[in-house]
Amino acid sequence: MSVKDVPESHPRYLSLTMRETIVQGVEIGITSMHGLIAHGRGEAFNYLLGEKTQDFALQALRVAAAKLCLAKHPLISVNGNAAALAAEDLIKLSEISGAPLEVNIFHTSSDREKKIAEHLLSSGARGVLLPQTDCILPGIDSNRKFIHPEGIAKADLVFVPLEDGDRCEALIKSRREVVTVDLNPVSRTAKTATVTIVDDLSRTLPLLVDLVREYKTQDKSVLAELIDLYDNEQVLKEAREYIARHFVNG
Ligand code: PTJ
Repeated sequence: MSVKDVPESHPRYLSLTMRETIVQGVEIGITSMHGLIAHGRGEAFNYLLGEKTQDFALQALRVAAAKLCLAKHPLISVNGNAAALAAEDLIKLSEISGAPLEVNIFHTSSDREKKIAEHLLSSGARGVLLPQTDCILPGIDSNRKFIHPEGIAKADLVFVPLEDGDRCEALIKSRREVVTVDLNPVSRTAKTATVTIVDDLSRTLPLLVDLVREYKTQDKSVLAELIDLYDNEQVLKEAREYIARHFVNG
């Protein structure tokens, strides 16, 4: 079965298409096998979120866009799942925000890092940074410690969807801000990040691109005010409450 074999009339068409896309990611060598498990976990939360962008995600999206516009050195970190699900939208976000794309993966494989970079380039990216073994993010032991001197090393804000908790903590400890997209509002990343968009990555990215486009011409003081009013803990609470209600009421 491939993406084009999923019948459009199927009630779970979008979900099945995404499954096929992530399986294809494994087949072409950009997504790890573990990525399938992570995707399954995401699917369960997506289901409980009504498979829609909810208000708490929109609140976080607006602040994420404002932060991307105000950051001096924003950076987009790409792993194997993000590359498979959303390469074109990540490239659009990079172009509109001026944030470089940097490959950074948890499950060590220099072959996969190169393939992710090639996939982004063949999808239209003008450049992609790869991790360098002589440039290290302190406070982290996994492969994710290797970063690029002109990318994460220089960044004041890192957009990193489907993150693992360790690196999110290390980025925050290094005084960088983190914007994440995570369907699980109780994950360590969701709780540690500066801004957590509790939504599906492929659903949320087009909205983020549009918001960045709109905010680019917005007065900086208006964006700063939007950021000041934001409370990530409150947003996570609203997401948890939504999931609990949906679970209890069906
Ligand atoms: O390519 P690599 O080696 O960097 O590996 C990438 C994965 C995602 C496998 C790796 O980072 C990992 O193991 O992540 P975790 O710790 O399983 O966390 C993934 C989080 O993303 C979980 O909380 C999932 O609920 C969430 N998630 C999964 N799919 C999506 C998602 N969030 C948003 N959109 C999705 N499509």
